[in-house]
Amino acid sequence: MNYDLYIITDQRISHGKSHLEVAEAALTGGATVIQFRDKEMEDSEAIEVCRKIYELTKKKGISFIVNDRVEVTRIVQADGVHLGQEDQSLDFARKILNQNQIIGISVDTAEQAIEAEKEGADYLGVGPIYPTATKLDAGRALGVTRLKEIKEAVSIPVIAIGGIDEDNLEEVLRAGADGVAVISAVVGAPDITQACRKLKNKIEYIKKKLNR
Ligand code: TZP
Ligand code: MG
Repeated sequence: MNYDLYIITDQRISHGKSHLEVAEAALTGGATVIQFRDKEMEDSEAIEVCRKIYELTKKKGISFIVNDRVEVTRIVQADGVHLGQEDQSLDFARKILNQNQIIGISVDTAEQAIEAEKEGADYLGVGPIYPTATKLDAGRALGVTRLKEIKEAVSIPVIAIGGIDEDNLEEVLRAGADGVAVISAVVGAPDITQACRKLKNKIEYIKKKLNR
């Protein structure tokens, strides 16, 4: 699984583009993971949208993750689900999903990270690393020192999120992030494909430089 550039769909900042259109543009730009994230949509509609995104990602051999919705993840047989600390538990998700489906967990401390790894999380999301306006209840920025601390505490992949753009990309990768999850810098850009491609090229360049 390649977590390099993990793009999260968001219809609120996409200048009228649908989740599917956002996903399509990001895939063309080289996203390595697509996550469907919508806090308002009814599950019935989310299932329809996720089925279409899933089909698209499979054509490209890219992973598709669903935010929050364990049941939707099961129904559309997405590659996995991403859960926050306040969402359904990892244990519950494991019971509902197949053994080969991925479960990602949001953590903001090394303690939570160790706990999630012990419970069988496949990867961790850590953030917000920088201030962000995209998630209003995201809490204070954690900074890259915390990211480094978490990375050193676990052996599963650690994905940085929150306020990440091409200017701070190198700092988060240097702190140990295995990949970056991005919303506004890509989804809010006038040209999603181009914004994505630019970030992707930069990630590959920095990783090569860091021998990773
Ligand atoms: N979780 C922590 S920060 C965040 C989420 C979903 C928002 C990330 O969006 P952006 O626009 O890349 O800061
Ligand atoms: Mg959540």
